[in-house]
Amino acid sequence: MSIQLAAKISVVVLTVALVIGGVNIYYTQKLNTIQQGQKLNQQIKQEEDDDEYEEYTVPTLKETMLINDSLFNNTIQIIQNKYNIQNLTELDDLINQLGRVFNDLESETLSSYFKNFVNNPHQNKDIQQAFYGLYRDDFYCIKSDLYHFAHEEELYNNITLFSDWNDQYTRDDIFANFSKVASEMYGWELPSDYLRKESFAPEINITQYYFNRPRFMSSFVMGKQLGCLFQGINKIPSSGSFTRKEGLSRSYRKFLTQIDQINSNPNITKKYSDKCMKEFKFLPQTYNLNNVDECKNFFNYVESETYQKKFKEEGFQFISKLGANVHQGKGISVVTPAIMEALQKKYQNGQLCGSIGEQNPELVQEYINNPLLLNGVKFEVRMHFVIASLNPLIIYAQDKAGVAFCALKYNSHDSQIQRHLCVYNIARELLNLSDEELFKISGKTREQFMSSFSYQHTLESLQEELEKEGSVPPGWVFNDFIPSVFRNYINTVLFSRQYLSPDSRLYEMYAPDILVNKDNMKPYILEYNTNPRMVNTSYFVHGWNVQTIKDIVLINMAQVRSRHFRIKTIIDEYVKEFLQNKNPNRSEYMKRLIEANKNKIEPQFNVDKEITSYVKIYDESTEEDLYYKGNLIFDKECLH
Ligand SMILES: *[C@@H]1O[C@H](CO)[C@@H](O)[C@H](O)[C@H]1NC(C)=O
Ligand SMILES: *[C@@H]1O[C@H](CO)[C@@H](O)[C@H](O)[C@H]1NC(C)=O
Ligand SMILES: *[C@@H]1O[C@H](CO)[C@@H](O)[C@H](O)[C@H]1NC(C)=O
Ligand SMILES: *[C@@H]1O[C@H](CO)[C@@H](O)[C@H](O)[C@H]1NC(C)=O
Ligand SMILES: *[C@@H]1O[C@H](CO)[C@@H](O)[C@H](O)[C@H]1NC(C)=O
Ligand SMILES: *[C@@H]1O[C@H](CO)[C@@H](O)[C@H](O)[C@H]1NC(C)=O
Ligand SMILES: *[C@@H]1O[C@H](CO)[C@@H](O)[C@H](O)[C@H]1NC(C)=O
Ligand SMILES: *[C@@H]1O[C@H](CO)[C@@H](O)[C@H](O)[C@H]1NC(C)=O
Ligand SMILES: *[C@@H]1O[C@H](CO)[C@@H](O)[C@H](O)[C@H]1NC(C)=O
Ligand SMILES: CC(=O)N[C@H]1CO[C@H](CO)[C@@H](O)[C@@H]1O
Repeated sequence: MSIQLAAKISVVVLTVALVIGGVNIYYTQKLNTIQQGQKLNQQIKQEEDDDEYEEYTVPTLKETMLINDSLFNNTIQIIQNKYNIQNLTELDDLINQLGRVFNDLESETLSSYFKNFVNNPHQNKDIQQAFYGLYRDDFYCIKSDLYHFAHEEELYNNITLFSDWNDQYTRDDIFANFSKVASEMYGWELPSDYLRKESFAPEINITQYYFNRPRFMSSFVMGKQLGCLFQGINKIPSSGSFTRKEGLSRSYRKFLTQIDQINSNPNITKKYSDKCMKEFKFLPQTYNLNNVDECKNFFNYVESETYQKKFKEEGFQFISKLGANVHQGKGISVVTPAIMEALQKKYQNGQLCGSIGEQNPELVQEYINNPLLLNGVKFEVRMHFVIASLNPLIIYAQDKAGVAFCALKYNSHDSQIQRHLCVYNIARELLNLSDEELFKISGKTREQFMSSFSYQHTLESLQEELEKEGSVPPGWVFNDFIPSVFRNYINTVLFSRQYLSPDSRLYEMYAPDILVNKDNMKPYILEYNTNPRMVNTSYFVHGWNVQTIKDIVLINMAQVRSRHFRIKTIIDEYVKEFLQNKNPNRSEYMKRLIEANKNKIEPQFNVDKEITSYVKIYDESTEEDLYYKGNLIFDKECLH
């Protein structure tokens, strides 16, 4: 494993030596500070603005080369050799042309989410701050694109990954394990102080960003300073529409309204069946107490007799969650009479709905109080899924999973949180007990206890044990549970899709928490976690974590390579026409390039056989049957 510290450049001295056809051409410009560099960029931007669109508005070769980038150095020569160009003026023209084509393609293919920042970077305050000492180079993407255009073998054979991963063990293992499938792989370590001022340039040969911190995407102008055509990014900036609790609650509510409208509209003939209508209810009802209507509905309901009766008979009816930053069980509790009383007091039984403005919305969620149990213990299943592409939509999901058990036996009338939440952090609190005390309260030895909450159980063993208890029929997990979970994932992405940036570069992994509602034996999704913790709780879990990350990077890399292959082929044609003085029709080419940038894995880059932890469950890039696969045939009927 080779972690490389990227070069630190505190004073940027810009002297670029280009060796073209044996003649040295020096472009020398001394800039003492980043500010001067920015001033220069500003100047170029000004020139761009003065030009009309049709008059290519991108930087000249000279400007492109402003940053002394030793990686870029032989790129020009490779292009020169590839097209056997003797005349240096001609070479200079060609490089300018190419730079312009790539620059246009970058901006044409950037999703509107990122485009906002290109046009007005200062809209985003993060962009003005230092971030991990990385230099903001407006020509980064042009250089990176040209570099990858020239170094295709490198792109097809290597993975160059840039990561801010700070969990060193997991990171090192993930990186180390790449080398088995890719010939080389590099990681960079970032300084821990993200506000540091010294700047170093992100390498232009990067093909994968694996970010922990989504702020990378708001601290740089994507498609220009970072995140280029031939680079994959593991974060979808607008996925809060379903990963944030209040976002999910809002878009899910809309979805339910929509399907009701469809079924009640006499003009629409295709209806959802009762079976589907039932399946669509896979998220517990959530009330956002910041929203006047939802807040009122909630307090009206809890005053009703129905609520009182149900509470007495069934136990807890709600679970409360405080805001966006509730993770790993923090801030979550079942709503006990005391908590309910406090809420009623705070909101004066709903009279204050709308006037209590919380920074972090207070959410109250229907509590699935009759979960399917094993051995009297509640469990949650975690099967990651990946939006592998948004342009077009491609989704993968794990068909194997980890199962986590709650630390203590379930009791719907006892508020002790370890009976209700099967989360590592919450269970862990009990580890401070002595062996005897632990056994007394959980009925487990320390070892059994450790393995119960850390997702070490497989779905196979879950099926076997549930079947032994007589809770499920043979094959239930694989024939009913998993297909239903997959449809829930797909529907979630479909109803959130309008908010997601359709950008070919982006993908993201999500870790939903799933449980089974014994009332109808359907899976319910409690939430979609982003940045799931990859805690090394055991050898098994560790290997699993490593594999899941490795696999998604491989999937994305196959997409990057496929895009490169299609784009390169078209640009090759362009260059040949250009060199024959045929004046290629740029808008014609641009149309084809934009099409080529859409994700679809070319057969020569297919990795389905190397991927062991995911199956593809939805793919709009093929003409074939969209709804897929693995060993599963699943019902297409209940997709939104
Ligand atoms: C340009 O980069 C090369 C390689 O990193 C370095 O040796 C050289 O000194 C740099 N030139 C200037 C003027 O900074
Ligand atoms: C670029 O490469 C040439 C030889 O290929 C070398 O002479 C020159 O110093 C390099 N320039 C930089 C900036 O690395
Ligand atoms: C090189 O190409 C330019 C423009 O394409 C042309 O004007 C010039 O005469 C050529 N030079 C030589 C030496 O052929
Ligand atoms: C990358 O791929 C090239 C071409 O296959 C190979 O020769 C090289 O060893 C690989 N590694 C690096 C670091 O370039
Ligand atoms: C990317 O560049 C670094 C030098 O900055 C180099 O060490 C690494 O081998 C390159 N990666 C590939 C795949 O060539
Ligand atoms: C159904 O179509 C009729 C005629 O186009 C229209 O008047 C009516 O508003 C439609 N109903 C609904 C619920 O959209
Ligand atoms: C466990 O005990 C340690 C040391 O006694 C303490 O620092 C820690 O906060 C305890 N953890 C919990 C979850 O109670
Ligand atoms: C992960 O945990 C397992 C077992 O607990 C241990 O054997 C292994 O060394 C750990 N790996 C790392 C990288 O910490
Ligand atoms: C270039 O192609 C477009 C169609 O994409 C066409 O409308 C236009 O006339 C063409 N331009 C030239 C100069 O042929
Ligand atoms: C999870 C995983 O695949 N771990 C492997 C990483 O690579 C080392 C060295 O090849 C193996 O020993 C691990 O099993």
